[in-house]
Amino acid sequence: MKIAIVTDSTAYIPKDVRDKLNIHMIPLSVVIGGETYEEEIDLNAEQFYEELKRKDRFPTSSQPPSGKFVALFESLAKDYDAIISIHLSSGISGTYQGAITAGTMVEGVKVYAYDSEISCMAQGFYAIEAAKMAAEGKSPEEIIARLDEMKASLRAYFMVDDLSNLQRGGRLTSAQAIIGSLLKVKPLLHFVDKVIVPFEKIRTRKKAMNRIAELIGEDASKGIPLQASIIHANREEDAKEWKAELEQLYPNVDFSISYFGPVIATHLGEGAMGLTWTIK
Ligand code: MYR
Repeated sequence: MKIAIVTDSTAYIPKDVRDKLNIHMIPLSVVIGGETYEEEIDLNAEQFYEELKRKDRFPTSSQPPSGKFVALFESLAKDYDAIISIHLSSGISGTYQGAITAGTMVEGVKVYAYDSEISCMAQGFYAIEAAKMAAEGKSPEEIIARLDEMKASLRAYFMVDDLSNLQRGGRLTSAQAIIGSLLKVKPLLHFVDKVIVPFEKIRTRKKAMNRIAELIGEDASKGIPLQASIIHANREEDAKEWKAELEQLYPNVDFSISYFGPVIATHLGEGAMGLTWTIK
């Protein structure tokens, strides 16, 4: 059985990795100053942060149009028997629902939409694993069971410099954002039941990073091999430094660096930083 793996742009899997593993990508878009850009195609993270400096308006994001999903699935239907389409959390975007709807409209291929309940490289871990398993000839059920197993141990914590981006985009309730900004805290955020909620209120960025390091330490000490990714919004040097520190603390964890691209950074703002990990 030939299985195609699709994910959306918010997994931020570099193009060379996608090409190597045969991962198909459907882009979400950002609108800046009235111009629409498909991220990772018309606009990469570096260009986005440059654009932000020039335009005096706040960007917005949008999910892929349904026609784009249908066109992608129809073209894959020519070569594959099944598609596993892995998307950012259904609690923050309609993209997953878009994949389900498109799947019902395309004939000749079975579409399994998978709600990552998260985004960024955490979602990327799922897409990469699914692609490796598809190449080994595993069935859709085996792949989905493995993704569920990874989901059970997946953790992701992140912090933002300014909560107002999340509040403006409606991805954090006003009450929580107001409390956060009033207290001038750097709340650690995470996902519960597919949506973003504060995890702990911490006053400084450094303390928040130390707290995340402590949290991964609890899992690393269990002796289960872990993969982890530091995710940053235009803070590459800080990410490299943090990676070196974390690698020293937890030599048994496989750390990488990834990024918050245009769509996610529209909601988190420049300077956001996070860490995600799951079993290898
Ligand atoms: C859309 O317009 O459909 C996309 C909306 C994206 C909302 C993003 C909210 C922030 C997500 C943070 C993910 C952190 C993962 C570690």
